[in-house]
Amino acid sequence: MGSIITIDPVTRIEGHLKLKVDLDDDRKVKKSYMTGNLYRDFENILKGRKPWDAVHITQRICGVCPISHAITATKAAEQMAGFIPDDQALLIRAIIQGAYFISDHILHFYHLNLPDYISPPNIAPLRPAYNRDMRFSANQTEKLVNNYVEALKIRRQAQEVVAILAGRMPHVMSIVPGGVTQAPSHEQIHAIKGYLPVILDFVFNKYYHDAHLLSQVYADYFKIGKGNGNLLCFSAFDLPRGESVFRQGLLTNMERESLRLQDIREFVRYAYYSSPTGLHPSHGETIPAYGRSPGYTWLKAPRHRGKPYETGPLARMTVNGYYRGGCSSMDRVLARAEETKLLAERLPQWVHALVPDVASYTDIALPPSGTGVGLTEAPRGALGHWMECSSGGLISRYQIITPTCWNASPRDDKGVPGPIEQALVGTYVEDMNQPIELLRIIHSFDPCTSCSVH
Ligand code: NFE
Repeated sequence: MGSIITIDPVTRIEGHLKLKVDLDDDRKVKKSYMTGNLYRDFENILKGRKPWDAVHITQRICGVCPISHAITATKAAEQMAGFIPDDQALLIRAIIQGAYFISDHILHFYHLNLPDYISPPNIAPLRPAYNRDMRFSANQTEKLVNNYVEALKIRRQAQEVVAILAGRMPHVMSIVPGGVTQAPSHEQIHAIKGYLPVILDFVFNKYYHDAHLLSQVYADYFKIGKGNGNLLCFSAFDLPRGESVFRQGLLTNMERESLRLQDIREFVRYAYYSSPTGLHPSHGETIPAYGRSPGYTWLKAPRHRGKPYETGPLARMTVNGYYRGGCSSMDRVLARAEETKLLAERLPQWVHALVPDVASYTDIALPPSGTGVGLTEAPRGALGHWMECSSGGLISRYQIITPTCWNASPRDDKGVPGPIEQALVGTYVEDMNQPIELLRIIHSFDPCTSCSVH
């Protein structure tokens, strides 16, 4: 007789997520089901609004990755207008995005993921917690906990860099269709340069080191939570002269294939929607139908040419040749740390290239009707906004596919599970009351259910 484990809620993520797994007699996961709870309705809220509003409304999908939604909504409007931002605007956006990626990856490693591996001090919110399979020595644990606390300060400093250029953080103001409304002064650039050494020092000498230490002490996790090698990346960190840090690309079973946006579809057989299934996001519909059988989640199931794809730091670092490891829980942790280091190395160059007191905003007019697609990479992976406007330039359709929608998607219409569901299958659970292995796998993807149920 097999048994069932339910974790509800899965904590140390953003949003409301439930996991249910069926185990076989050997306590290995046979089947898994990820449920995103709590519907939001953002795609319908946007109808009848102006594209400029989408930049601010979609940021409210999430307090963790609002900048990604601001950039993506902005790019959708700019594509509709046929507008290309100037070099200064691209640099400012790259600095905002870079500082926020660094802040977000530090958040994930220290505050969301690391407590799966250390026995923390007996204080809230670190306790109560699972306490099995904790392998670090007392000395190592003390250092990691100290870095956990320091990481809170470093995150704030990275977010202050964002706020200098973006007006505030979270839910930024300066990224808009037409460029960036901030013309950074000498004093502001000087202030950013003052923050960078402290942030970079922490990334290079603490976060990077701690992630590698984790990967040595828990090296068996290179074999646990394995993905199937389907990796998806959109382009991100657009820079002057058509350069970008990440190029769009796709690997299927670790083999390079062409990524064709027109081959993306969203399936809803196993989601709580009564809208037609298998639609391209440019024709997508969102009609909520809570409890509709056989649905079990508010996430739709996006697929490329009918297949599920993992997205996130591991995907974009691998697709772009910056990471040459495998595809497992620990590879996700390491690729995220490698990416943070890569961005920390580039950030000062972008700051150095800023021209003080130069504005980078153009007042652009949008056509009364048309379509636009905005794509970028959020910290958790490929993010796309598909916008359609009609009747006086108001939004008539808006469809969003977030990274976690790819990763935590349910079964598609053919019954093929999503990437996290697949990564959990085959995992041996040592202790039914503390299924820490399952949590570590889920956390390696850094899911955000707020984004994915939108
Ligand atoms: Ni709410 Fe988000 C990121 C986006 S995740 S955190 O990164 O887009 O699906």
